[in-house]
Amino acid sequence: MTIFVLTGAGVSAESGLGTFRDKDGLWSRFDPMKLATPEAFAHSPDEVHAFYNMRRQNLLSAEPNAAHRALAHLEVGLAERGDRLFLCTQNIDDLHERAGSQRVVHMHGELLKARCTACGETMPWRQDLGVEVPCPSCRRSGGLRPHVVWFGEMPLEMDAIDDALREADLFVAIGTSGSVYPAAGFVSEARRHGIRTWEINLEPSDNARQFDEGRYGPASEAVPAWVEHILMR
Ligand code: BJW
Repeated sequence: MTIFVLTGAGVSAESGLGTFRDKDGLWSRFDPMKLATPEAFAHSPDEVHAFYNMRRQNLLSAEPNAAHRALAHLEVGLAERGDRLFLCTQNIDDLHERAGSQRVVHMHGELLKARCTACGETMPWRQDLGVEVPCPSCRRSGGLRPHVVWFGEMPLEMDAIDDALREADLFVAIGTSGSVYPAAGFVSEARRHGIRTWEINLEPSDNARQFDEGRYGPASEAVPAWVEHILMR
């Protein structure tokens, strides 16, 4: 059996990293069109760098929570009985990895990496970024950007994601509003393949009707309870 888990900002909310579209979410304070598009970066790179520098600093002081740890435990538990977890996250944080998950697909990129638009190199990055910072690989300045996927850009690893969705027996969306495509379309794709679908969220999301089952509550409680249920079967 393969379980496809898609996580969103809600899984990291209790680690102190903001969600996007909740009442006090990031997009209520910051305009995504001015900070999370390639056009914004071309027009105002200093503002975009400042936004991601702030979030990188927050991430470096955050810790994984019980939901991240439960998903790492699920990966091991499934492997022990010959089953498999495909963990796909929209989050750019590294909290799944720090909780012990071995294989994580970051479809919207990773905040602790930088990419050089001049030479194409991607590299680990923990410091602040700025237009004056030279690329360690090609030495040119001005080309480094956060290795994240902005609106209008192609999400990463879509071929592997499509294959995993086709092969999965269960699709579970955790802590995502289901408002950003293509991730928001995974549930209907799973249904088209005849795969059972679950949602775990603080409250029913806008597309809750598309899921066969839902479990509602904070991820730090609802995810460990669901993992226990799966590993007991
Ligand atoms: C809790 C909780 C707790 C709270 N416990 N739960 C139709 C088809 C295809 C594309 C489009 C389309 N229509 C429009 C598009 C274009 C666009 C798009 O979707 N726009 C919409 C806004 C309409 N999509 C794109 O541009 C994407 N690229 C693309 O489509 O390329 C073409 C393509 C098409 C088809 C196949 C392949 C390619 C790129 C999207 C990039 C998104 N980037 C961001 C920023 C990344 C960097 C960064 O972090 O700054 O990604 S935007 C932001 O939203 C971020 C997130 O990953 C993403 C999703 O947000 P998420 O995780 O769902 O967070 P929230 O805040 O929305 O929800 C939180 C949830 O948690 C809520 O439900 C709460 O209830 C819950 N929660 N606390 C449990 N304690």
